[in-house]
Amino acid sequence: MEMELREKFEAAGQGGVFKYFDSLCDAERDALLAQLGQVDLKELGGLVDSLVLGNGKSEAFDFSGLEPAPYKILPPDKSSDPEWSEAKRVGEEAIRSGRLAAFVVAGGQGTRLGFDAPKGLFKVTPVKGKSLFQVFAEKILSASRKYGVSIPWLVMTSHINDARTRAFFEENNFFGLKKEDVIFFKQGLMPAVTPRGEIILEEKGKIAMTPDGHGGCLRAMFRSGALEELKRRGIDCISYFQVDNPLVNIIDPYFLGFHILGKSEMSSKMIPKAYPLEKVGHFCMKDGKLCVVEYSDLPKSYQEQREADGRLRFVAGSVAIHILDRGFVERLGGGASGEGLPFHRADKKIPFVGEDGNVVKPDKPNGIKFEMFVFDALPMAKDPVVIEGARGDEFSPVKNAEGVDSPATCKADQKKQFARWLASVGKSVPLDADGIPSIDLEISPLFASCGEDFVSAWNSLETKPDIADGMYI
Ligand code: UD2
Repeated sequence: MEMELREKFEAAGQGGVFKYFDSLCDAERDALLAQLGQVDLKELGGLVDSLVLGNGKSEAFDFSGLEPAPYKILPPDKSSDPEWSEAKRVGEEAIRSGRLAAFVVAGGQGTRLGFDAPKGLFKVTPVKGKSLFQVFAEKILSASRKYGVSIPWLVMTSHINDARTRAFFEENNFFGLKKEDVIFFKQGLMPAVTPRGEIILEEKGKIAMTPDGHGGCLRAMFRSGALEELKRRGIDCISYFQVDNPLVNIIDPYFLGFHILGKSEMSSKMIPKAYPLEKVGHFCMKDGKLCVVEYSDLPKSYQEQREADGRLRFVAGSVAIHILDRGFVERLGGGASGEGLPFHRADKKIPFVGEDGNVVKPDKPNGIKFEMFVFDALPMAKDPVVIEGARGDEFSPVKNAEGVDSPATCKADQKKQFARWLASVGKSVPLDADGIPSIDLEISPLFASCGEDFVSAWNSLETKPDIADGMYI
């Protein structure tokens, strides 16, 4: 095996990975060979040519003819709107008949937050300090009770956080979910390379492998057997969300209904951008296809463009909430059709073995990693549907330790949502000068996970709790 791999790597210009091979012990050699055996040299060679040596030119986006994407506008009261009510009916029927699974991508490293554990373990709620994973689990559990059906939950991890994530679920008894309904799988890895395109040795007997981006979920779902498991359970719709957003409406019958009625292979929720340069993707039309152009790729002048009436032109923000059709994931993730997601390059700090043979931790980016983005699947999807969501009920991510999208803003947004629900049953919550509840309060997803359910849950309470600091229902 060693000779065969050596020849293949040398032929591909990657013989450097064997630099220290002769100095390694048997176990280290076996580990390195096993790692090398996982590398798709053909794929890597193509990426090095286009994204590294070609200096990212092939990634350059042509903005000519770029238009804002159309979307279903959220009516003031969706429960009394005929089209939205019909979507809800269809969505609820599909949930009840067991066609839906939830899916969180949780393979990221959460470096910006500076939290030294998988991000899903981060405590977010205002009173109980529940973790992100607990909030999601309770939303799923509450929906499975409401619809009388088991709703499996796929959790994508990476090699960096898989063991800790699984242990957390075990320690917490899967937050009341059935263990067999939580399906973990790891995302794939890609070698990281130098600006000359050579695979980086992170240790003498180990190449630097980094997660292949959230778009890697399509092939990871396929390769891990998770997709097959969904098929076995008769599931054809997958509700996709990110690990950092506790407001997400995971089991949303309206969204699912529009997806099914539109015979869509991949549907998305848009939220009008809060301000022109908000760090979200933009739903656009390009050559007749729906796509997402990331904030970092869309020129500032486009992000700031306004219509004659003053509204932002590219207003539709992508907040990474999608519904995926299982057959579509099979087609793209299995790669049989030749379709697959493109890779993007990201320049990162990657530890490497220095000239003297010691490991160096660089203080500025020295290497390139390759990532896929799930929203790049949209142009390949048949009849994609985009619907509008209400920010206050759908999106408040925890990304930074302070400032925008931080634990503080997320807590404030959760409290505002709970206060709105209480206002709808005639209970007022004291607010500070910024309109944020001045007391801490929390409503468990097991009590209600949307405004509509809250009203009936509240009305059925025999003794209503007092609105006071620390209230928890
Ligand atoms: C993402 C979107 C942005 C917007 C925003 C909303 C991209 C490139 N941009 O920005 O358009 O929708 O979210 O909050 O996606 N993850 C993995 N594996 C990986 C990398 C990431 O599972 O290899 C997960 C990660 O755990 C998280 C999600 O993907 O749940 C988003 O990752 P991010 O924090 O890198 O995305 P961000 O905030 O740059």
